[in-house]
Amino acid sequence: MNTAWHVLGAGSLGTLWACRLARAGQPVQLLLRDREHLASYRAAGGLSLSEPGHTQTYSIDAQTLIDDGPIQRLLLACKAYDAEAAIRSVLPRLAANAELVLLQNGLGSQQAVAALAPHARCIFASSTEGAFRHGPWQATFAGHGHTWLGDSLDLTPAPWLNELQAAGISHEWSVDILSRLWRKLALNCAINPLTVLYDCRNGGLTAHPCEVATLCAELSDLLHCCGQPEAAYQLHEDVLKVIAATAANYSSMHQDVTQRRRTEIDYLLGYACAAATRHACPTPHLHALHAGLRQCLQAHGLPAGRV
Ligand code: NAD
Ligand code: KPL
Repeated sequence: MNTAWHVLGAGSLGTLWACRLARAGQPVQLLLRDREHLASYRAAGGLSLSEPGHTQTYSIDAQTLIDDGPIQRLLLACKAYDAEAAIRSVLPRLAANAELVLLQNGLGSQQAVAALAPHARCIFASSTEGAFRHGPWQATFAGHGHTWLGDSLDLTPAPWLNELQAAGISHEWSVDILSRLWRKLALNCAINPLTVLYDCRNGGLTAHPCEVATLCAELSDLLHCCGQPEAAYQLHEDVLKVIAATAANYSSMHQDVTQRRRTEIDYLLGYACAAATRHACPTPHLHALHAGLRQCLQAHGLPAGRV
């Protein structure tokens, strides 16, 4: 019997991963917050995944966070701001050589989790797949993409990548996962906050070329200061390409604000500004953008994140 995939966070990405692993015959165990969530999940009969042309419910095993039993492999699929608390709640269950796969966007939460679980192998992931929840225990696979996985402390590929292959999860082992995460963070910082402040789709940023260019220049300097020159390579060109390719879409941060959901600001722009301060890297426009975004979130009654 293969090692079970414990999945903490039965939201959009957690459902997408859990359902694909389960239908490929991998043992999957959902970790739910408490008995009420467990009862609600059991009443629903499982997790439903909608894909183009069909919806299927998978009756995946579930238990609460504080149930018994060691956890050898954990897929952490919550938001970045929930990651630390989530790991704390399962710490006593983590096996001595546990592996944690961290699906969080941005940076900062992965390092916090690694510090809490120093004996575990932490594998960071960066994903371009898209999924959203359309009801309790229901998710829609909205956009095919790719997931890069890597461990900056141990470059040996994880031994279970064949299980992802069998489950149809498009992936690749990355020997420089931090560079990938920084690059994605920079793209998100150049696009997402401006879409919130101008209340526009990604394509609306073509009306603000100078702001986008200035932010890309500062982000590029910051990446060099942080020892990530590869993540800075042709950043501005890439940002313009992403804006053009996703012109009709609302950014994930814009969607969060519209739907009155907390954003991951602290792990994107907040992380970038804190890194700039730490490295004494001058980034006045990034800081002004951060201040403007915080103000805007406050005006929407949403958590504005750390200063
Ligand atoms: P989500 O909000 O849909 O799901 C998170 C789930 O975690 C929720 O069901 C929440 O209740 C659960 N959770 C939080 N704390 C918990 C705890 N202590 N115990 C049990 N459950 C807990 O989030 P998502 O969209 O799946 O995003 C997860 C991460 O993946 C984010 O960092 C996001 O930026 C990143 N990401 C998402 C997508 C996407 O398309 N959804 C794409 C790429 C990256
Ligand atoms: O990842 C994105 C998001 O909306 O979060 C893109 C489309 C790249 C915009 O930054």
